[in-house]
Amino acid sequence: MTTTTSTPAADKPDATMTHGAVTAGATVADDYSPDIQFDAHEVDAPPEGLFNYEAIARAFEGGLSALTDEHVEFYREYGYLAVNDVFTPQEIQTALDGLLFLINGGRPDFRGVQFEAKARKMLDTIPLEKRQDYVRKLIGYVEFDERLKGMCWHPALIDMVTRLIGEAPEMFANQALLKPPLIGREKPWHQDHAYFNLPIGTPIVGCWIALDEATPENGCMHVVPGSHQQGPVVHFKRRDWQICDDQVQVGKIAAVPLRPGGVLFFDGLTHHGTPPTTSRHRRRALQFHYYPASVAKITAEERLRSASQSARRCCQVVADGRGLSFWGGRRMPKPWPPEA
Ligand SMILES: O=C(O)CCC(=O)C(=O)O
Repeated sequence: MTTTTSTPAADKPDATMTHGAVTAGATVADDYSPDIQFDAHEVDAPPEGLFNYEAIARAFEGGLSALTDEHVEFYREYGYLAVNDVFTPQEIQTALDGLLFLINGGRPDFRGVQFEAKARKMLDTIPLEKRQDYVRKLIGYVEFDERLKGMCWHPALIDMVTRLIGEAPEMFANQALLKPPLIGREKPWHQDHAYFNLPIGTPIVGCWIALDEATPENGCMHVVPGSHQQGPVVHFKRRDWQICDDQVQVGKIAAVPLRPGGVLFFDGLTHHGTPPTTSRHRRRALQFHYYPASVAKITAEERLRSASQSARRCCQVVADGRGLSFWGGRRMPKPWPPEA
């Protein structure tokens, strides 16, 4: 996520985009103004082995109607639940149409397209029709496209989220996360709650919806099952706002491949991340976060105050003085994979 100078926070797009007439052979540089928005983190590869997985997480088949209370129990215990066949191919195509409409400037008042940092030097070589393959994320789009809004408030999805958090949800954040073929960077290990101004203890559900086949090669989600049970951990600004590399629980990592239309539900405290892509295949996803409608948001200051004890703990990497995100109680993780 893009960050402010002192704390991870909701992304605030500030680019101005001008969409002029498109001529044959036009490039992205011809179509966008110089203050186009880029990912703030141009980073080297992550340390070797940081995304080595011990297990492939099994996605349950048959969509949401096939889920029982046992699946909800699984989510509570392991902090994630992967389900295939949640959205139909038609629904996924409709969502992709909405996404491409926004990426291609269909709503000039939408300022939430963010390019990969690596695209910065290449804009004049990227043909307009290839623009999506250099975009890293879209931020805050649901009010700009009815098709994407329909995904966010899809009745079956909302029913499931309601089951997981135990009451009617409110949407906290909406993003589209694209891992551009060959250049898509890593998203380091983190907990989403660290970015959100919500009280510690709030049940937050992330829904990561695969629009393409998501595989370990093209950067599918990786999770540490059960890690949500350890509570909040300190995040530092290194390659992004992240859990320190030396705190990543290598040896307990599960990769979560999904088919298009599959959804990963995950707890706001679940440690997760995605490796850089080595693939020529796109990996596009929508991500929505929900929290209980009855919970009041807090301020960034309140969130950071709850972290005040944490700087002395946890991390051998020297923080740059801006890294503190939050802190809470710790409990030992449950073993993974579970015994058969
Ligand atoms: O889709 C990805 O690559 C990672 C997304 C993610 O974990 C996030 O943005 O919080």
